[in-house]
Amino acid sequence: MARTLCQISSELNRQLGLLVQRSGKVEAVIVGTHTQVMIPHLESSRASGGRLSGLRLIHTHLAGEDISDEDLMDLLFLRLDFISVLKVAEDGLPERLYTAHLLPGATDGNNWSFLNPVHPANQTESVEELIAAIEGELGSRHQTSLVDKKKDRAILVSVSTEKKLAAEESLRELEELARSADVVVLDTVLQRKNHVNPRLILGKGKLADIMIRALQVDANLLIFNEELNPSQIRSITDFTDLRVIDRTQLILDIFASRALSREGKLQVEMAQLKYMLPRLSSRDDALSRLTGGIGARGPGETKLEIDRRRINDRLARLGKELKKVSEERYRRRAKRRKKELPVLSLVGYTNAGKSTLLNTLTNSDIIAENKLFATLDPTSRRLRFPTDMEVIITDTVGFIRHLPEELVQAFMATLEELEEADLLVHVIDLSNPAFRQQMAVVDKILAELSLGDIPILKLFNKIDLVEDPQMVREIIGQEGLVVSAVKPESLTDFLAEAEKLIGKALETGLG
Ligand SMILES: Nc1nc2c(ncn2[C@@H]2O[C@H](COP(=O)(O)OP(=O)(O)OP(=O)(O)O)[C@@H](O)[C@H]2O)c(=O)[nH]1
Ligand SMILES: [Mg+2]
Repeated sequence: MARTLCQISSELNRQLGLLVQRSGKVEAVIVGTHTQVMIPHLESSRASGGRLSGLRLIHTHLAGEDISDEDLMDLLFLRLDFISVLKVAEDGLPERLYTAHLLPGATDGNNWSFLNPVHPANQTESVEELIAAIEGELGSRHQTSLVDKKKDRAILVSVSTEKKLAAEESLRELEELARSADVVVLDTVLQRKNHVNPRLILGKGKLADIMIRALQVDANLLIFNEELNPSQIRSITDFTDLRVIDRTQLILDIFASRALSREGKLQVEMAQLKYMLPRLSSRDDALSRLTGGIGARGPGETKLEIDRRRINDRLARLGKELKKVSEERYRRRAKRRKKELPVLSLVGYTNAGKSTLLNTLTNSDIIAENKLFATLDPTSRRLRFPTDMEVIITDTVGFIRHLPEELVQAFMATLEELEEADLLVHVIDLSNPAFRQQMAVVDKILAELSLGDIPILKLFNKIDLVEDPQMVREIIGQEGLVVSAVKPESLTDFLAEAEKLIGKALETGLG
């Protein structure tokens, strides 16, 4: 075969390539130019995650050149079993066979290894055994359990121009988001840069490192912390053969899986479509990857096929439905207002403990868990203060930095309810090292919602998780109240203070 390949290649004066399966069956014959072969799209290798593609490429080189950098990139990004170069001698006979394969355990940046060049007739090594050894080594490095195999397994990537600490903190939050979306996080990559590569975000070399890492840990998904534009997603996907999403889409996916109420579902679908619209392209394969999201929680498959116009129609209809639903809610609210109960609204960063606090105060049982965006749908309960004053206490969706614009718009109606509040209680998670930044994010969003006139009480929560509570109390005590939402006895001062503030608000309201 080597002799025939060389002979034809030399007669055509073009490179010839064979893609060969492990069984020895030839999957494709490629006729190239004098200097290169173009490998066709390998459908079969898609989504194979932590395994090699099961194909090796053997191609001729006519000008006496060795295995090139492009060859090695093909080896890596197509996860080929092997890449071989067959050097053609001047007389059209095979001269030598050069072979490279991936190194699963590379630690020193050498992601591949070369076999000794041989004349094709003198090959002694067993291809099957070598491949089996490489795959065995790869498999032994996979840390995911069988259960996790069914989940999405991601490498998180951040290419940040922020300062180191801020960038690390932001990546930690992305990890929390991924965990909340039920994604297994296998590795994180942080790269700080002054300038971001507009096409691939990362340099090719770094992307190659990430790719080999994905192979080693058996990842099938890359989640970028920075918002990617459609062409960036496409080029990175094409380059790495992995699914690629960004933080915004991750948040949208979490929202999609959490929305329970009709209004919540409408809002999330609206946000998803708005996110998708500018990202629609004529290339449908890119689209399906783009909108697939985590698992199959993106807008359904049939919706992916509809074009812009129909999405716009859908958006218009959603807008109408949402309006109707929010009018219903308005009527409900009006009824509540008639009873003239004052309203205390809990606001704060996601996971701060708002729902837990509402549960403790009102003996309720709404969902509170250690996941970001546990609450999407607003909940209201009655709360009786010790002095018999009765108020409505409401819990809403938590905030996060860089809240996707699409979501802000979609949730505007829900957030507008906050305008009705007589007191906003800003719940803060003291145990989170980034609580200062989180406070700033919440303040900013509150300002944007023009809620500036409503009194705010800062409630520093989770003091039970803080290392030196006494010291923290002394420092923080100046700014607000320090509590633990899981310890009812710690809430006495808060109740008294809240009552006082609401009383004052009502008085000035009346006056
Ligand atoms: N140890 C401790 N854990 C708390 C406290 N308050 C809340 N938690 C925990 O923090 C996690 C988040 O609490 P949630 O009440 O769901 O937070 P949330 O503000 O409603 O969050 P979202 O609905 O996601 O915005 C849960 O696992 C709670 O059990 C506290 O005072 N001490
Ligand atoms: Mg909650």
